[in-house]
Amino acid sequence: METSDDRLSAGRAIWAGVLGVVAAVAVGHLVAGLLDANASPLLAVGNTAIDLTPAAVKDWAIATFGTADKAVLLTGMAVVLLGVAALAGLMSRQSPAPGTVLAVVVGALGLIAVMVRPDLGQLSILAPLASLFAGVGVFRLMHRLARPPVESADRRRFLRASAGVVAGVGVAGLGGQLLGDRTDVEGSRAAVGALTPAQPASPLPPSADFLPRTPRFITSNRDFYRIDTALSVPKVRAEDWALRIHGAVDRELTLRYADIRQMPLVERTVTLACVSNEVGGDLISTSNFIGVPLKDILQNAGVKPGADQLFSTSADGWTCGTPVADIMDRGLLAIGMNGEPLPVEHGFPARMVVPGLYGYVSATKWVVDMEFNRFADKQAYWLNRGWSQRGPIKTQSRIDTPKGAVKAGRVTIAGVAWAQTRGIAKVEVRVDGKDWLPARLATEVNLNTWRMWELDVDLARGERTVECRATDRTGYTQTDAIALPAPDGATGWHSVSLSVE
Ligand SMILES: Nc1nc2c(c(=O)[nH]1)N[C@H]1C(S)=C(S)[C@@H](COP(=O)(O)O)O[C@H]1N2
Ligand SMILES: [Mo]
Repeated sequence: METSDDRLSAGRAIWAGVLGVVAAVAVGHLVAGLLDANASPLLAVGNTAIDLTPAAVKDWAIATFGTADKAVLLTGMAVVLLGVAALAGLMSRQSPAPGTVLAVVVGALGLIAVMVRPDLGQLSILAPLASLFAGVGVFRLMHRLARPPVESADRRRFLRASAGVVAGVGVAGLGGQLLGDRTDVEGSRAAVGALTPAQPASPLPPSADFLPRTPRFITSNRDFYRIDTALSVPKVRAEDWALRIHGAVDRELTLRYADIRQMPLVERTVTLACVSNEVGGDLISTSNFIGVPLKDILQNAGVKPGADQLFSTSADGWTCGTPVADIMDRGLLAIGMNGEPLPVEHGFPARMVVPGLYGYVSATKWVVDMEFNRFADKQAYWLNRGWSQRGPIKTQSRIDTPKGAVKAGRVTIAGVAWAQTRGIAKVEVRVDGKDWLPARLATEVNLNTWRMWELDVDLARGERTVECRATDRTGYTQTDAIALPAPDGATGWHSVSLSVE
């Protein structure tokens, strides 16, 4: 029977809990490094949390934190874990049993998260298992050594063990990181070299943008917006990549990177847009994509007439459903962006690009599998999460400059408008709800890209509201009805308030 004199000090109890947790995370990371970086229990729990998060919360996170949303999630998870560790320690000042139970519960969460990941093999459960044993083992060891010291030898032993665990955690964490990074995807990408299309895009007219008032017409690869659900970017080397085409086809096909590179490459200037983009938002960019028309690839497979969905899957298990008609009309299997192989975060070695459809229904990055079926048969990733099955890009426009404060007098209002596949016919601007005035349009590059516009207006002192609206080439003028991004894209006129001094 333990006496109350046996109780650990609160500080030592918390310390034992924290060391247990960091040991668990580090050992899990190390074993995952050997198997698959995404088997790291922390990443797996994070990825599963992302998959389970309601669409509205995800939207909010993207809107609030932008591309830092993942760092915010990982930081939040670390804080929660450390809190649980401290709690486990405090509950265990008498006996290590309560903390052990809590550790097993948290460990089981890691195990489940790894088991339900669609992109991880069966061996991957070794990582959370190792994590669980390391966590419980270190916690119980530290707990035993943390008994109130009677002699200074006990204290020294406790300190030595702490230092040993901390050092071990450092080595395991770093080792896991290095092992996880050993797939030399950047090396593979560099080996591909520059991509020269047999059929280049038409040269860009200098009058395609109104710099510096509008964004540059072609977005640099570095500035191109990025949206995906993966906590760590899938690392697929070109030489390891294969694309399986199956389902409702006459002949199943498996294509390797070299097969694609040997086909005549085309280059297409396309503006990609995210369905999560709010009115006035910046989840839209334009690039010269290089690749092979999917129609040419699929000719050899022979898509059966009954199939209406191309259900594609990425290396990380994300899925996407695209209408076959759009794929055959203008779908591209892209391997390059602006002359270079795709950047890793934009889908290296290969991705889909289908002008006119929001990314979530068309733009699978790290694509490895294409199955032809019916929309009724199989639902893609975002569909069970409140987004619609079809996602044609809506006619939209945005004011880019000026923002905030301006001097009274002649002011140039400028921005972008887009209606991929239909093209922009007109953009209008109005101040304080007065008459709509037609803006000057920049040279049209093609129907699948954005179009820049600008207009000089006279602004008097005071608070002014400037709005814009676009009309596409079908004659449709964008609606003023405000809709949120979910389920199929935001609508409403972009409006900015200017303080005119
Ligand atoms: N594998 C994978 N592909 C994906 C996604 C994803 O989460 N995973 N997101 C899609 C969404 S919602 C968009 S808007 C585009 C964005 O492509 P980008 O990151 O290259 O801009 O990629 C699409 N392809
Ligand atoms: Mo998106």
